Amino acid sequence: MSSVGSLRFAQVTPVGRSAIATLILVGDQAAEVVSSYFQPLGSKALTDYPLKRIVFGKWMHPDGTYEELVVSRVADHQLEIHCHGGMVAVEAVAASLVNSGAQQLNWKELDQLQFGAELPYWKQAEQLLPQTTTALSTRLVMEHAQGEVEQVLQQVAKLKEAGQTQEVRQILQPYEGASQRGRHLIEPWNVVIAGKPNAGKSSLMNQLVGYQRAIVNQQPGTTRDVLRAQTVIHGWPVEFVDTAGLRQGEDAIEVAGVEMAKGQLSQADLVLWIHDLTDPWEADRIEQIPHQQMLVIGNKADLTTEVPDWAQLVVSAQTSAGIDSLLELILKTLVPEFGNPDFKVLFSEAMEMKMISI
Ligand SMILES: Nc1nc2c(ncn2[C@@H]2O[C@H](COP(=O)(O)OP(=O)(O)O)[C@@H](O)[C@H]2O)c(=O)[nH]1
Ligand SMILES: [Mg+2]
Repeated sequence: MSSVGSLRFAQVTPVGRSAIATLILVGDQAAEVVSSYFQPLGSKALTDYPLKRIVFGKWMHPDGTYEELVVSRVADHQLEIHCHGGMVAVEAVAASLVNSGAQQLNWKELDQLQFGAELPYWKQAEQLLPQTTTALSTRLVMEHAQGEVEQVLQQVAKLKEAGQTQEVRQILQPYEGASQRGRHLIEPWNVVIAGKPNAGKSSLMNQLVGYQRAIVNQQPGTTRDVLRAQTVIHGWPVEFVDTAGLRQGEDAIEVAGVEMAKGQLSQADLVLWIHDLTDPWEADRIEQIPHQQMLVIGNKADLTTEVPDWAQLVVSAQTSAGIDSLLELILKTLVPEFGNPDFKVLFSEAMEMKMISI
């Protein structure tokens, strides 16, 4: 640690109301400064307690009022203060610390100070916690923030030393591509819905996200701009993009929409090409569609019993037949490894590079 000397602190719980607020204080004088405000409940002084012990007591204010809170010395020059989450309590404690010459930082700045420019992997994972939006992503990020990956690396180091390279391969293999998956637990997968006007793209998007958001109309070419809506499939955030029909319209607004759609297509993680089952199939049309991965879906299954060869799945955006299967197929295509017993994710590309190159 380079700059333990001066006293700094940060609130590491979200700013605003919460059940408990935690402040972390680092610096040579940390225990001394805290002791000047904090009276432990028993007869012992704060510094008489062993490290990591949780000490209950009163934080005295100059006017004789106090906060009841908990202090723990987590390391020689580092203390945690846990107080009631109301903003008044936190602000009062922060004001005392500032009065004693401590500098207030945000939690990222404090991490940087403690760990330097290169944050340890578990810490990088911890910093992602506020960005997780599903139970799955929170659970996986938590496991990594608690040092799961570091434990794996320790185990790998031991196996390597013992010459068990076969086992090492077996452990590390599931981490291939794991950072791309990890990224998409935080940022949604991007799935673009494309097809001719009137194929049922907007209706299908409504079904996929479960509410009326896109504009549905019987007039071909009604959706002129790109509409987005997010949903979650088995814990994975997915953003659908409803495009303007890929058709050379005479109308300038529609043409602009078509150009935008082509850009969206090439960048998408997955393109859903929707074709009306009652329309003749045009094989050459989809050959011109830029994409990384594509699923060809036949829509309006309620109007015909035909299941043509070109369709990977048939659905009805009207009756919602096949929508659940489509959601499953989308996830299976985006994350084929999900559900494997040795399924792994990583939350940094650098960590994946490191693990793959061992
Ligand atoms: N019968 C039937 N009609 C559908 C289905 N999906 C969409 N439609 C109708 O087809 C028309 C065009 O749908 P829309 O979603 O606006 O198509 P888009 O231009 O591709 O976005 C509307 O009248 C929809 O109600 C379906 O599965 N079955
Ligand atoms: Mg539409």
